[in-house]
Amino acid sequence: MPVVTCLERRKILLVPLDPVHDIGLKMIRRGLDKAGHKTLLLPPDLPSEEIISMMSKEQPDQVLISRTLGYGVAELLARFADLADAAGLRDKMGLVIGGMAIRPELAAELGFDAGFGPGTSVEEVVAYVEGRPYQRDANKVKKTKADLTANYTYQYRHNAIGELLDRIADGILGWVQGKTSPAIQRSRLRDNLWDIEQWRLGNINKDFTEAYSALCDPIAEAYYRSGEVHPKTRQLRAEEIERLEAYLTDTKSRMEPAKVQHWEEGQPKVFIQYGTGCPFMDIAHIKLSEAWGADGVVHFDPSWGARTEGFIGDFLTHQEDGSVITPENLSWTKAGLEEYTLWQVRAHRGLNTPETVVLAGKLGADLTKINIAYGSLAAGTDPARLTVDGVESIKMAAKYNLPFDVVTNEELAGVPAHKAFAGMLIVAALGRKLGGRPILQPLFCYSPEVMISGQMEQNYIDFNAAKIKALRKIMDAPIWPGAPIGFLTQTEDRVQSSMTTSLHAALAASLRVDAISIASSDEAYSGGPIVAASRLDTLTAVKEGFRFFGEGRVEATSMADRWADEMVQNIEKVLKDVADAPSFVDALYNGILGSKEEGAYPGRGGRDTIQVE
Ligand code: B12
Repeated sequence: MPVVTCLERRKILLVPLDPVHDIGLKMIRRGLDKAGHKTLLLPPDLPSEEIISMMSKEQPDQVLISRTLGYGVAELLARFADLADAAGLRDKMGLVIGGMAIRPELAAELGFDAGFGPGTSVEEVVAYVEGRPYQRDANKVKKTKADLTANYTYQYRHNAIGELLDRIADGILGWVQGKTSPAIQRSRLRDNLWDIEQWRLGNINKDFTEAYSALCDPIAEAYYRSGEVHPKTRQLRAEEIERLEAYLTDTKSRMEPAKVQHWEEGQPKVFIQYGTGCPFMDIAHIKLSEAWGADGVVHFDPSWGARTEGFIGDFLTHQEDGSVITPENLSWTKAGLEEYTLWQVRAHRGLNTPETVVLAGKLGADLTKINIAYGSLAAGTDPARLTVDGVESIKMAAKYNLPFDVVTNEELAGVPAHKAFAGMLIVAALGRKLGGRPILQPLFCYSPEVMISGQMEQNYIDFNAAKIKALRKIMDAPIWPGAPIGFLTQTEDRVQSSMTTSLHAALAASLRVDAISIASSDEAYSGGPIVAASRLDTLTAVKEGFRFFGEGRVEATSMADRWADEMVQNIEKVLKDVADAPSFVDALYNGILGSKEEGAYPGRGGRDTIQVE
């Protein structure tokens, strides 16, 4: 705050025109005193006449009147203004009102020089008194795009597990040698022949289209043959696109970066997931989330997208959860993002996994998502096919410089955390070998495993903390709990839902993880689409949680350490079994990384489609 010279020093009378409320004025007085002005603060509850006579006597440069109680405000202030006029003071000094009951419009209506509502900062008032324009920019949040993987070496911290992981990863790389799939061929075509600049100019490469459509399911093939879009989708109309453009221009011009974290370094980064089905609505949700401080957004595709061989094109909407992956949809989403927002396009689970990575890379995504174990045990893809495709996906992620998280959603199907973690670590080990940058994604959830075995009967802290502690004992890698945090602890009640999200976020922050994904407060409501207000509920709740705990921490009990040690031992046992199995694929089929009894069913999508290279 600048200190004024004696020539610039102002005399300010501070008046609480209120029975009691004067805290705001006391704060303002402190700011004015610090800046070198002369201040005089009257006590609350004085009659207006007495205040007017103080004004005559003191002849201040400015009178700052504060009003908090919302009753009879206009009448009270109008009478005060009349008395000031009658006393001949109106032109001799500045007369300003502010406080919880004030709005600038009221001040203008009643003839005061200015009016400041709730949330006005002390700096703003000091700037006003000094006749300076208030530079909001000086306090503006400055955001830059974070690199979640920057500080990690990917060294193993647990040698025996490290050796097992390397052995298994080598085994996988040997197993996929000489094998290919339609997804890999499409992905390589997309990589080699699909020139994004030419595509933006509307130039279609016929060689690409012909070769590509021959590798697609009939539904996707029909698009390239006759322009027919997937039956569940429709193209956005010209007037909708016009409105989207206008919406984006307007919203971007008003966007001010906001921050959810209370501390300087801004960890963990907070991601929201979008996938309303409609790209326009997605973009609106993204803009809202950015305005409320989200650091990153995750593109969710529809579940049928994972079961169809090949992508179609066009700017498409549909009425199911998840937004269709097409170059146009991704491109519009990218155009909507602020430059500091991290953008993840998830690939992880279906028949288009490697090509999703290529599209994500070409269209400027920052992150992707790959997990062979989850995709083949709980998301319907054949283990052999996804192993071949997964290795290619990791190579593409490395080529396009996309870190990828390895989500462990099979835990939601009932697979115990240690088995899901063994699968995740194998994929991370592959990533490490292939020059990729994996991010570990343990669930912060109330999983079927703990529902049945009771580890969360006492609290929601220990078992989640144990997961982070266990992973840190094994590998020096970034950790991004998700997805979203608090899964299965949220209910249809928006307050309850926001609350559990916020508490899980505070726990994640206490454990110093790198990022979190949060749900919207209607996460557990399946009676309709996600509404924007619910997104803001959880962003606001997380911000308040972060504000509440600050650098303080949520502390786990000693159970967390005990469970972390058990988890590490169990992970090692599972990895030994995988290493001793005829192959990783065989281990997936035979339940070593999650059995049918535990809720893991090897998928059938893409079975028998592996070809010899
Ligand atoms: C603290 C407080 C009190 C304290 C006041 C202590 C004091 N010396 O000020 C006490 C406990 C005494 C109190 C009592 C009452 N309170 Co009270 N109180 C609050 C409370 C919790 C916080 C207000 C506050 O200080 N905020 C912090 C300051 C810093 O914010 P601020 O005033 O907005 O000031 C900022 C800006 O507005 C601006 N600013 C302020 N003034 C000015 C002036 C100018 C010129 C400018 C430029 C800027 C500016 O700068 C400040 C810095 O950012 C609010 C509820 C809440 N959570 O907000 C209720 C609240 C204001 N109180 C309320 C009520 C009703 C009362 C009582 C009437 C309750 C009762 N029936 O007994 C009594 C008053 C009794 C009486 N004698 O009449 C209501 C008002 C509702 C309404 N519709 O008007 C509120 C909103 C709570 C509620 N929802 O019921 N209260």
